[in-house]
Amino acid sequence: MPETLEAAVTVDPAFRDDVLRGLKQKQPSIPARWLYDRRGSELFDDITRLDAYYPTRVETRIMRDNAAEIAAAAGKGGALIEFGAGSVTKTPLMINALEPDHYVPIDISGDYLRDSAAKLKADHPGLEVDPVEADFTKPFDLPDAIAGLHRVGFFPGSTIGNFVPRSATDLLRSFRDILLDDSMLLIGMDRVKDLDRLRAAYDDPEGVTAAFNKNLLTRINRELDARVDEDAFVHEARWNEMLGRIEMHLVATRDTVMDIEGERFAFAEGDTIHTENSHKYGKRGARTLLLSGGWTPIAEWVDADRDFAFILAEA
Ligand code: AVI
Repeated sequence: MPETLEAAVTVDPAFRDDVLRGLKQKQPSIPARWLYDRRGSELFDDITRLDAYYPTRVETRIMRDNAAEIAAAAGKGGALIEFGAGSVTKTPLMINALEPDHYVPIDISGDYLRDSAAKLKADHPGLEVDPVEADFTKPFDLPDAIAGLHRVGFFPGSTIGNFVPRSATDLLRSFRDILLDDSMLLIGMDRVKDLDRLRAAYDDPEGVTAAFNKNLLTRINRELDARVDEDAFVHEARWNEMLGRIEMHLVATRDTVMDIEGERFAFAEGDTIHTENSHKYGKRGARTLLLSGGWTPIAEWVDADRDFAFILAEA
């Protein structure tokens, strides 16, 4: 095979469209889902192990410390349906606590999903694992095998915070439509807290979050017909007080142009590309969001510092 063909990268038209459309906005922005190519997912994994990034550590601790109570409130057996492919720590914790007969992870990345499902099955021989390869923000069907079973949805990690409230409400409503009446939802939500701690969690001293954010430019250069000067941008994590969220931006440190797919985008020093939102919720805000999404909160577990909430809601 000629070398040029071997090296060819297939362009995802949705990525191309989101980048071109996003960069034309008054505040240039690119949807956060594109941060997660293979390298981005590895870097996110690294982030979850950083001292400064408290959410993973704190949520895991809450789940571990309250496993029996969570299981008693959510109900044992039936089907555990996870929105996302699952973490190597949190998913086994909930499986051991809830003892479901079926585990249904839903993820867009088929390879990752099948790998993690196989590992889980090996560790829990009695468990039926039915992975579903789907984008859980769009309509999809659950496996027939779980029809009629008690269903508990599982959406940890505060991923709901990466959606603006209107989309978060839509997503919660679609979870309810998929899980049906009498189901439950276990969801992690990060709390508003000391701003220095929040900023440090999204701009760690090791520079891993900066690398995660800047990898988006590397991806644009690799996957699109693009010339972007990656060195002309730096990572910034900003707290948006009005909207209660941390925003990740790529900030131009000098005037620069990006040539992408035949179009040119000019950036003056200080201009930014907005790449991610991470909303933080107060106690009432979290409950109101769930209610707007069709879920009634019935129990909540928090850590001693009230940094993070793990909430059980019923349909
Ligand atoms: C995946 N999500 C919950 C992370 C968060 O905290 O919003 C993504 C992340 N971005 C930077 N650090 C972590």
